[in-house]
Amino acid sequence: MNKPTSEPAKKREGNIEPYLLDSQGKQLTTDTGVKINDTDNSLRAGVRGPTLMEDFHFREKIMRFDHERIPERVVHARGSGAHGYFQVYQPLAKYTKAKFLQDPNKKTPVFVRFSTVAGSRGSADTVRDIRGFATRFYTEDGNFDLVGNNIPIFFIQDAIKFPDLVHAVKPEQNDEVPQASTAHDTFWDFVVNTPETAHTVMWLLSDRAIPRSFRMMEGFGVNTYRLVNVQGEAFFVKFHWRPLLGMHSLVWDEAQKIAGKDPDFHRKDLWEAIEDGAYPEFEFGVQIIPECDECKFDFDILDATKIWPEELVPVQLIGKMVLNRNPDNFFAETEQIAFCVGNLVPGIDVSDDPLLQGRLFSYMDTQLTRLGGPNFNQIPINKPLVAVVNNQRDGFHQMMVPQGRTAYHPNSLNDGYPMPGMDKNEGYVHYPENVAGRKVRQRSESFNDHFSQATLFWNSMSKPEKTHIVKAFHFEVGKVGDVATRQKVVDMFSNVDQSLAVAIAQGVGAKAPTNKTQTKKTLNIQTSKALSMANTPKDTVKTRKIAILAMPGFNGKELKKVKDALTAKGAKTEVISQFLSPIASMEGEEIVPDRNFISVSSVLYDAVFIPGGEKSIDALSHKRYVLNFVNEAFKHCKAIGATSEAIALLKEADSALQEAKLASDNNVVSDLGIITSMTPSNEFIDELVAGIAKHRYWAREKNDPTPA
Ligand code: HDE
Repeated sequence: MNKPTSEPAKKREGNIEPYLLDSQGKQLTTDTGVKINDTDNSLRAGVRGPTLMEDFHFREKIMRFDHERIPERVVHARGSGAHGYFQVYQPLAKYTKAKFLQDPNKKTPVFVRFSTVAGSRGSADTVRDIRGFATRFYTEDGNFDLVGNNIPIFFIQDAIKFPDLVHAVKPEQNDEVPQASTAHDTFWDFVVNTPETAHTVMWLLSDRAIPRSFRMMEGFGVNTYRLVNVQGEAFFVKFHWRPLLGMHSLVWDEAQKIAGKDPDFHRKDLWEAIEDGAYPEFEFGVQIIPECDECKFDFDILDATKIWPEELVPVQLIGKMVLNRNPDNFFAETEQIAFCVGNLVPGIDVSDDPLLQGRLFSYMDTQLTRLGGPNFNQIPINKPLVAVVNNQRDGFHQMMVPQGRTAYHPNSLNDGYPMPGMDKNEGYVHYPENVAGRKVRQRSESFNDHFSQATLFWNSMSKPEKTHIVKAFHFEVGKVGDVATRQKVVDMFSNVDQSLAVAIAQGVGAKAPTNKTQTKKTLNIQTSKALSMANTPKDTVKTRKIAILAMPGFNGKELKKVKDALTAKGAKTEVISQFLSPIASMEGEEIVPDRNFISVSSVLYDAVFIPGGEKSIDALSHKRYVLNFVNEAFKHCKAIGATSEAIALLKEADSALQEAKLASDNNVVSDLGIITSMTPSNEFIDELVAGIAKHRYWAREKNDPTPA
């Protein structure tokens, strides 16, 4: 087929050689390499006559078009990917023999695919949902796939319930509504009939489910795995990813608006950051429990609806991943990557977690349909870096051309090759776990506690986070038509917290809890700091997007000073004006605005700065859409900076905004995230930068509770 002819494939880190279509080629050809002179007119019998069957170019072109789509993923259909590399900080030989976890100088290539779960491939990025965080490590031992999420637990304990969960969460089967949303009857009907969902539902309704960016969310392997060292000792392990930019969320009202204004918000954010060289970075962490401590905890470590609280099992940060290259082609790479939970390398093994056990079957099975047969690992993005040598043959889309006569083992005709390795430490050896027991369809009693960790999560939330969870319940359950289901939600969540249940009841027209709450375990800890996003680092404005509002006559010195200072700190600024035509400053210098108001919206930015300039401010304050822009930024709790005449514009805005104290002289006033001064002094800039880094001013919600 179309091997590159004019230029060799670009050399890539880690030797992943994409199968490049010859984009440098000058003349069109068919798929069989026949040169084409006309691709705009089909072959006809006479200029006004019928098209002829013999037009092989026409038939091939249309045939290829007809078959461009492949089935989207049944879950996690909407996703975005990136290439990068992983490096371990210190050899991890104590716990594992996995080679990519030994040498700090070695860069292991990775491909990450972030995704939502429920929506179709064309759905919006910012819906309330769990995010997928799937990482493939192309290691010297073969491919290792860590197919995780941004929430550390899951709705159900046994994989056999996955089809039920997904049928309940997906659009309802009669009318295919709603798209990419859990806010409907069947999801909540499933929840109230499945108490083990309680803990994950609490996370789903928290701010974790509306991340600001893929680059600002944690990742988790969720299931319990094993690490195995050279001596054959095993350790239970949970995997974590920590974003270096900290964890940050959107506001629900904002998330919904972005879904309309820019459905590709997260996809573009990831792409642009990488193009700008602001590479997303995540530290890799492990929580380790030695085999001998398996039953030491007040939860079952094989139960995927439970976290291992960090106070009990600390996270050790063992390495870092950097995402530094965008895919060349969305379909070839991001769509065709076939993650399989069973892609393991020596030194990493599975546990008996019943969710993980089921996943080991599902992923490979699903690829057969999605990618049209058993040869999906021959697709470039799925190929390991190391040689593939075996007797597997044929099937749809075989890309290899096997040589010789033998395709069986044992053989003598090919001197016995390929044959299993002699060194047992080289190949994959399954951990020889002791297994004994009766065949039963039964859940272990140790999986029975569904509420105590949900309560731990609730108790660990900051006040604003609790308010957001209650509002999320009001939104989600408010959209449930069946009144009995709404009542059951209230009753179920009274097992998590009585005050939470009362608050839900009030919002959804249900009675205060009518059931007797179940007895819960008393946990060793009452709160866990790691669960609250309020405790995430808030010390950088790197990659934050700042809107600068200006019209002709703006104060050029103020704009330049603030813009340069923000850019120097790694933030991204965009000047927004009425039109894209050049605008002159009051000093007479022209700049070209980056955006016009009509094509953007305040929800697409992290903060706003308005420089002074009498004419500019006069024009801005007479435009409703400008005031709207500022009011929305205020309502969504974002930092707003204004200098000189621009302070007056803030007074024109929403009454809630006017509650903030504003500067009237050269002193800098910073109140509720509104930073003002008559001049853009260094002190003003420092306050503005610190204000943006804080991400959101939840205290403002007291004045103007953000509607859902
Ligand atoms: Fe998945 N999941 N899942 N899942 N999952 C799929 O595989 C499945 C679960 C996750 O970017 C499917 O290629 C079962 C937990 C991610 O390509 C499918 C169960 C976690 C992705 C499948 C689970 C995940 C998938 C659909 C047992 C977090 C996207 C398409 C209850 C640890 C990967 C595909 C990508 C995709 C099955 C539960 C994460 C059908 C049976 C828990 C990130 O095989």
